[in-house]
Amino acid sequence: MSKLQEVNAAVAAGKTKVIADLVQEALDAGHSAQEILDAMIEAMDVVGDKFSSGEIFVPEMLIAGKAMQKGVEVLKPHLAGDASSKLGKCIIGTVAGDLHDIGKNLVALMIESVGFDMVDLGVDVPKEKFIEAIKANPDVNVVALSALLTTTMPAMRDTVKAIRESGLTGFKIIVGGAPITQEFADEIGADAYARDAGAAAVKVKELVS
Ligand code: B1M
Repeated sequence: MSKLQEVNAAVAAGKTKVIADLVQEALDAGHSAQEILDAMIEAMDVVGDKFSSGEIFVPEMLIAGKAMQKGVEVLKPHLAGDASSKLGKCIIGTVAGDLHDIGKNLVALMIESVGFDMVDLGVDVPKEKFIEAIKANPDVNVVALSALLTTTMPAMRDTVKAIRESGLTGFKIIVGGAPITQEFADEIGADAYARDAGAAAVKVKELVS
């Protein structure tokens, strides 16, 4: 089994005790941080499919998520770039009702790495909290919303609507997450959509330039 396959299998099986060492070994073996991240994301897709088919349940999905988070910790210094100049400030959060934060954390890391100060509101963030954060950070350039569930897409829509109706201006809104599409982003009036963390960092830079 290659190191990447070992990392993949360890995440899928929720091996939280060995994953950090395996990720380090994969790095030492010359695999790039992106390759290792992709192997972990692939494992999470398999976990998701097994959950959908009733082969595994929430506890297994949770433990796989924990393993992925531990693996990402080791990758962080290798994924984050070395931004030489500050481009602005970004507020990020997972919308109300949604507890998924692995992807949101990766997006935050990549946006930070291209030169943004990050205000991370965490998960299950009500629209009012986004608005409070925008008021508390009048220098904010970008507000980033993540949603992983089809059932929380309406909360994303409501959040964008509430922010627009608040009359607050001077920043752009970017949205993303597995069920989100460019069409949905356009429909709810977001300024931008990104498919993954790397694309989000590129888009956010474009939004402020
Ligand atoms: Co949940 N879950 N989960 N889950 N979970 C999914 C999302 C699911 C697809 C699994 C499945 O059934 N196949 C499914 C959603 C189905 C749907 O809505 N269509 C699902 C479900 C149903 C649920 C529960 C409802 C299960 C239940 O209780 N019956 C429940 C909901 C809880 C809640 O939120 N209220 C639930 C719970 C959980 C855990 C807590 C156990 C755990 C989360 C742990 C955590 O996040 N700390 C969990 C996990 C781990 C998953 C899967 C397996 C993995 C998610 C993940 O971290 N992926 C997931 C299946 C899957 O994704 N294949 C699943 C890796 C991560 C790097 O990718 O998050 O997609 P992702 O982020 C990507 C992109 O989406 C994008 O960039 C990221 C990095 O490249 N992106 C953005 C994300 N945010 C962005 C923002 C942007 C731009 C890009 O701009 C601002």
